Order: sequence, then C-alpha cells, then structure tokens
Amino acid sequence: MESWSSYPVPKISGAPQPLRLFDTATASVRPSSPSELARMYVCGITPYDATHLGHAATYLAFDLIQRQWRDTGLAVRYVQNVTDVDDPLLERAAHTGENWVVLAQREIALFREDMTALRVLAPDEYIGAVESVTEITEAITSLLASGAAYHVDEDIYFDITSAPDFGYESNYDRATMMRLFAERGGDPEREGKRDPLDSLLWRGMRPGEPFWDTSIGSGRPGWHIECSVIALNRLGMGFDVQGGGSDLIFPHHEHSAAHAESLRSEHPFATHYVHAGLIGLDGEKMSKSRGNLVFVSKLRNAGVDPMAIRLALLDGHYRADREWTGGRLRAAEGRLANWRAASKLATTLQDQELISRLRSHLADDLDTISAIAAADRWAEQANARSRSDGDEVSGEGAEAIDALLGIAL
Ligand code: 5CA
Ligand code: ZN
Repeated sequence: MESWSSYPVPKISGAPQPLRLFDTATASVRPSSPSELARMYVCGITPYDATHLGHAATYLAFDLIQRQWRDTGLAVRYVQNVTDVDDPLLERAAHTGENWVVLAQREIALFREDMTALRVLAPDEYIGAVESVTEITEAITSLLASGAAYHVDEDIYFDITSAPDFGYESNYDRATMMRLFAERGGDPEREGKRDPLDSLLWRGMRPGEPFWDTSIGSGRPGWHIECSVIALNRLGMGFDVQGGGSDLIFPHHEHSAAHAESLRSEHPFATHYVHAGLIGLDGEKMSKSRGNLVFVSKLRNAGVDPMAIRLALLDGHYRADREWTGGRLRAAEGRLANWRAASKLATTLQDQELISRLRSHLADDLDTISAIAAADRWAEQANARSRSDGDEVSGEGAEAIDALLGIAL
C-alpha cells in the first residue's frame, strides 16, 4: 500500500546521545541503540475514524524514536500496518451502509494527509491486512503443522501453550488477561477452545462478510496474526521496537509476539515493547466506540497550524494518559510564536546549548516536557536580547527543533 512522503530531516552538529526507552516487558528504561539498522514496527489504524488526536499522539511518540535514532547516525527501517479488514471496520460499514473497501480507502487517504501535515516520518513499508492474506495463510499453515494452531468448526485458533513465554510482554496475571481479552475483541466464551485465552487466527467464511478462498479454507485473517506476520516478514525476529498505544499491551502485542515466537521457535519477537499513554477527552479515553473524538483534519480545516497540534500533543510525557483541552492548543500556539521569533535571533552559543539539552532530554525516554522547557528558555533568552552587530545567528537551534521534535519553525 502507498505510504506518504516525509519532509527531509536536517543534520545537526555536536554529539548525539544514545536513546534509552521504557520497555513494557521488563518494566524498565533500557538502552535502545542497535548497531547499524534500527528496526521498528508500529501498529497502524483500523481505518474507519481517522485521525483522532489519540492516534496522532501515538504516532508522534514513535516518530520521535525514529528522529532520535537517525540523529545518532542509525539507518531506520520502519514498518506500519493498516487493519483494512476486521470486525470494527465491517461493523461501521454495515451500520452506515457504506461499502467497507470505500470506507477504508477514504480513511487511509485522510490519515496519510494528517500524518504529512503533522510531519510524521513515513514508514518505509505501509502494509494492509488485505494485501497480506497469502503471507498470513502461509504462517497459519505452519502453525497448524506444528500443532500450535487448531480448528474449531470453520475457524482456526492459536494454542497459547505453544509459546512457552506467553505472558512475558504484558506481565498481567490471568484474571487481568481474561478481563482485557473479553473487552478487546477476544472470545473467551467460545466453546471448543483449548484455553479461553486462545486467539482467533482465521475466521471461516460467514454470510455477508468478505472472505478469501485460500489453501486453509475460505475466510479472513484474525487480528494479531496480521501484525505478527507483517512485522516478521519485513523485520525478522528480535527487531528493536514493537509499538502502539497502551490499549494494545494485551491481548494484541502479547499474542502477536506469541504467534511469531511459536512460528520461529525463537525469542523474543521484539527487544522493546513501547506503549504510548491514551489521550482522553472529558475524563474518558478518546475512542471511536465512545464517540468523543477530536480529529486532526477538523482542526486543520478550521485553520489550526498543524505544528501547534504537534506541539500541543508533545507537551506531556508520551507514556502518561493525558487529557486533551483547547487550552493545550492555545498554549502551543503562543509557544510556537515565541520559538519562531527566537529562531531569527538566537546566537550560535544559545543554539549549541539548546541542541545539547534537546538531545539529552529526548534520549532519556523521550522526555518532551523537559525538551520543550529547554526550548522555552532558549526562546526567552534569544527574544530578550537586543540584536547587536557581530552576534552570529546560525539558525541551528531551529533546525534542531525540526530534526528532533519534528516542529518546523
Ligand atoms: N489496527 C489496530 C492496531 S493493529 C488498532 O488498534 N487500530 S486503532 O485505529 O484502533 O488505533 C491505532 C493506534 O492508535 C493504536 O496504536 C492505538 O493503540 C492508538 N490509539 C487508539 N486510541 C488512542 C487514544 N485515545 N490515545 C492514544 N492512542 C490511541
Ligand atoms: Zn497491530
């Protein structure tokens, strides 16, 4: 599937800092400094209500990771999926009477526009579930052959006991897993499963639902196997970051890891599992099912500068659940104006100090709050000084804000 285009990232001088990132599986901040190529997979949208500010905040967090890696000279291989066939998309299409393919294509197009406007660096490979059906059926065939997958009527399930480390990613206890599995698309009550937590790999054809005729029968892929296979076939085992919002910790990322580890008889699927906190509105998680959504495109159409949206979303720690308010946007607009003025006044010395502060804060598990405070101090000092002849203005402070925070001044 077509990706979007990225704005070039300026190279900045001085000493970059190796990235340290929080990993959900070990509940610790650990170095994420691959030797040459950094490999990242981030779970993409289910395209029926794109792009709300929760989605945007999550993709911005992973965009900062890519910017940190690139700053240290690493090449990055970034893969993202699109869940372009799944229950929630089909339910929405059935509800509104729209064709599900048309709905998905329109929302994907809007998502690409929003990502471009927010200066989110594009994935190298942007891959839909639909275009991956053959890869997925091949993987399910292997899982059936090894006994890790089994039939229940026309459906195929994954046996969690085939992945000896199952549970290591979320570290949740059984009761929590059971609760979240039921809440987030699982079917613990389905009769005939070996374990209530076994997840659907393949959904046999049902009347009125899309299906593919394949070597494992007619039907469509389950959700977790989609991300497992798309990531595995492009990044291999042991890639650097598997990412998404914290609502994907369980069952999605636990099961995607388990499928891949069972398939390859290797551990781990990824060396860091990175999760962004959830954006809420009026005390509730922003979600399609609750209907409390603020869309990037709506704000853009109302004339809001996408850089202000980006800055407002970065003004909070990526791991913290946080509330969206109009006040955040107004604060970001004021801050952006200060930074823009400062970019024309800051001296080379002020810029160098800003660059080293941005690097050390962002390398510390993407501490955007401190990075933004450092840029505020830089702007305050630059804007306070009266410009006198002989003071050098390099413009490198603004370039660093672009390269590391993705904000064009
Ligand atoms: N297609 C699947 C992932 S394979 C999916 O979860 N799609 S989604 O459209 O529901 O969400 C896309 C991404 O945005 C996921 O990483 C999800 O964790 C994240 N996300 C969803 N809602 C929020 C929110 N309110 N705040 C932050 N991130 C969110
Ligand atoms: Zn996913």
